[in-house]
Amino acid sequence: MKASWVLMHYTFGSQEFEYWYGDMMTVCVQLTTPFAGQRPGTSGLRKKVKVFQQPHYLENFVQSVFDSIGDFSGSTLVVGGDGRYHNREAIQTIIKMAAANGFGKVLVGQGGILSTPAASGLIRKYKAFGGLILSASHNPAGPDDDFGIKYNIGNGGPAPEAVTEMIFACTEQSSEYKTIEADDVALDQIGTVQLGELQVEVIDSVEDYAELMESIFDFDAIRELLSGDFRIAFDAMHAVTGPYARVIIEAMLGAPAGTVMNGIAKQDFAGGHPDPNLTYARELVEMMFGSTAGSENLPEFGAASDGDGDRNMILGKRFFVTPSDSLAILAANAQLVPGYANGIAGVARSMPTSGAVDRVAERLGIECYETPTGWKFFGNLMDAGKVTLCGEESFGTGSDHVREKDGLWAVLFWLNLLAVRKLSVEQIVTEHWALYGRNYYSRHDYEGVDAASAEEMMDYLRSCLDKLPGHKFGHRLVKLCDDFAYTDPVDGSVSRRQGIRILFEDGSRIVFRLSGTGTEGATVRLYFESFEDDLDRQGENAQAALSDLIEIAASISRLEEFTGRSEPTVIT
Ligand code: VG1
Ligand code: CO
Repeated sequence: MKASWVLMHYTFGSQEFEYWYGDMMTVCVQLTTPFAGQRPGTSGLRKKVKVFQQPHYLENFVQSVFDSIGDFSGSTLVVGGDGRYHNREAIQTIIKMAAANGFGKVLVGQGGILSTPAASGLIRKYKAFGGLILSASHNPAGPDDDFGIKYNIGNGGPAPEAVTEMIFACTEQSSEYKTIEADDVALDQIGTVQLGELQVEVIDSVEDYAELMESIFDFDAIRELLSGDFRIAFDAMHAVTGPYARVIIEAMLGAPAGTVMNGIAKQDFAGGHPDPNLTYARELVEMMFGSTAGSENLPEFGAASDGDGDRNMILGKRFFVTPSDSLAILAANAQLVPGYANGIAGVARSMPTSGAVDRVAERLGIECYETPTGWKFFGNLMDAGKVTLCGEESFGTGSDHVREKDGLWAVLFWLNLLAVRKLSVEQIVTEHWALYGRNYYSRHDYEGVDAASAEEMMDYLRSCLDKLPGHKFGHRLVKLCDDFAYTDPVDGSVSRRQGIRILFEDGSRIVFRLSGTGTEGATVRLYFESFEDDLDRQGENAQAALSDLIEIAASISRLEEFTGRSEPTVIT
């Protein structure tokens, strides 16, 4: 605080108030009461915009973050989001609270825009204390849709569970928060402004991230690939990767204008659902599978990213690469990319992700870790130098260059491989299967299910865990069942109830989980996997190859009875 300022105290009833009084900035302590349900889920606190718009709702959460993270006085906070509806308003609130709470500097992306991986990179590069990322990822945006906020720690990664639980405990005790009375910061103007003692620097949203990508991948080789007839398409789905992809893919790598589809980020993602999968990235899928006009000249490579830029979908000509296979392929080929030329230390995957990468790790003689769902579990392993690459079945892949999954990074990795190996996407994948075997894999989501019924079904499944082993379904013999628990090998913390696994003798498995990112009812996720090393049987459609497991899951869980649903809403 400025020396000329005076700390004022007054009491009102039994409550005490204090505020700083000065000529530039007044810190006010605002009284508040707790809101129920501010527990961060798989990736931060996600609620309807209308919930976040309630007076004090966001403020309570932000103050609880500030009260949970230790002494940050004078240090830097990175702030930015995916540009969805309510992003700018939330950023102004956060900047003022950061000023009142004693941060020295806020680094904010121009227009309030930062993709999740870009924010992670900035926290690391500028040695920030941490960051607040505003996003509900692929969930729809707009006044009646979703908003979200999450805190990332100084390594650039999502706060671990111990921190998010502390934040949640604080929200339950919310009684006041600190803010300042000041004009809004002009977020579109690059440069630095002073807000009392706080310096607010608005920076280019893309520049540092693009530089990081250039330091990892062989941009010359990709440029050469794209200068011939190798056509690619990237679908930004009207979300945050638009500005990033236009700079990197079009301006820096020379792909023709228009390669980036839906590249202008919109506050409501143009009413869409920016989830890069076969269901929601329909425009790109139709283009790559030739169901639109001009199908003779299909692109060789297609990719899409999600709302906040951390997910990726990879497609070849009439060919879909499952995220689990993509992770395995990146691991197997990592040494072809300059950033990983010296090899990778180890790999990690979330429990429901297929075991394809495990086989690569085995052959490379490196460790493979199996963590619960959510990127926050990878941070410790990366910080300890145990893993370099990691991924999830939910279209997330990444490396230790940041501490978030990174959509464009995965796209550039594939382009770098294609440039070096000079094969098609399909050839790279089928060669991989021939060498390592194929892990047939699929996830079925039942969205918007009644939350109580979903919990009942999970409880029922838990009650079956002891009875199932030894039971035979068709030719599949149940070997082991459990509710997955994880002990972090670095800090020893234990996370329980992370998904029910039914493992069969032949290596196949079924997993049941409830989503931790939704904002309405419950989403039940079923994951199916079976392994095939017979080359002649690797060309089947995944749903057909997994059909008996799909039936077994329905009968074991009595899903239809509990949820009233007979068909999933999304199949990936
Ligand atoms: C989902 C995915 C999970 C991912 C998480 C956040 O979580 O399954 O793998 O880490 O979303 O991704 P859940 O709890 O709904 O299954 V993102 O791109 O929404 O930040
Ligand atoms: Co996301």
